[in-house]
Amino acid sequence: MGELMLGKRVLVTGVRNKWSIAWHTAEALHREGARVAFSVFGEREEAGLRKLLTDSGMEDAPIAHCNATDEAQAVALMETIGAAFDGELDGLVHAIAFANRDDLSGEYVNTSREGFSVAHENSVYTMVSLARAARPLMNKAGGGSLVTLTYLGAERVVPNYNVMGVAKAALEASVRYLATDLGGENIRVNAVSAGPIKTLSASGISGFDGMVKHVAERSPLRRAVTPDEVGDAVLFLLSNLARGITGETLYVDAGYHTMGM
Ligand code: NAD
Ligand code: IMJ
Repeated sequence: MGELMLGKRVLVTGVRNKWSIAWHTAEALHREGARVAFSVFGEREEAGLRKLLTDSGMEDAPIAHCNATDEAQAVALMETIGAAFDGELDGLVHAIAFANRDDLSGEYVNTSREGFSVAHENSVYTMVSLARAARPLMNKAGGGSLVTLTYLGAERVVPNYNVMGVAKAALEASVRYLATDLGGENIRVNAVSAGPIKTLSASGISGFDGMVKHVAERSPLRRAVTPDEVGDAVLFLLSNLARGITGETLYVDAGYHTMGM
């Protein structure tokens, strides 16, 4: 157990199961002494999370429900979190993405107007809305740190990533604009760009295993990245060690993005 996050209160969104990047982040935060609260999408996630928490010594952690595309739910979430944390919040992890499955195969040119909107509502605007709702709590805490998760498909064409790539590009740009808006209040906003990891959000994606193998073979570290390595990088950005960093995208991908071929 470390002390990097001692006294810090952090809200973690996006835990679905033990493979979730958000779960590995929460474990890292707990290890470093943070008080962690959770926001999950629905009942199904809550039951699973309760069990994970019990097995990891975090049984007292508050769990709230929030479909983050609903503005009222995002605002209500921060009221619940404020009540749990004396009206203050030091960190927020945004680990939320969703596109219609139909839009994650075939040609991007065929993305429907509706599918484009679903991907952006869930994967981009949720970050904007949660940042706005968290702002007063972070302000009261004297500052804060928001971290979201992104992927290389924002900048390069990755087969089948399609509309999610376009949404992640908007998410990365949002990080820079949010960082500028909130920087005067000592609130930092950053993204971690993770290499491919086998989570539920990666299951059923055609050719995914082949992609992980391809990346592992070509990365400078010659292996895939693990979810606990991503969690540790998110922890770093949430911690005081990263106090001079904002508006940044930090790659945690075994170095894959640096390669020319
Ligand atoms: P995951 O399926 O475990 O997590 C995705 C989460 O998003 C789920 O908990 C789901 O409930 C939540 N979610 C979706 N829509 C929501 C909404 N409207 N309101 C609230 N919650 C909602 O998968 P993961 O891989 O851990 O994904 C977490 C983040 O990491 C995502 O942003 C994803 O794009 C990103 N990422 C994943 C990889 C990878 O290879 N797995 C790589 C880079 C980035
Ligand atoms: C997802 C689709 C296609 C290629 C992909 C991915 N690659 C990677 C992912 C190469 C690494 C995982 N990723 C980075 C994501 O952001 C996934 C987002 C996602 C996944 C699903 C699957 C189930 C569903 N909707 C989804 N929406 C977003 O119905």
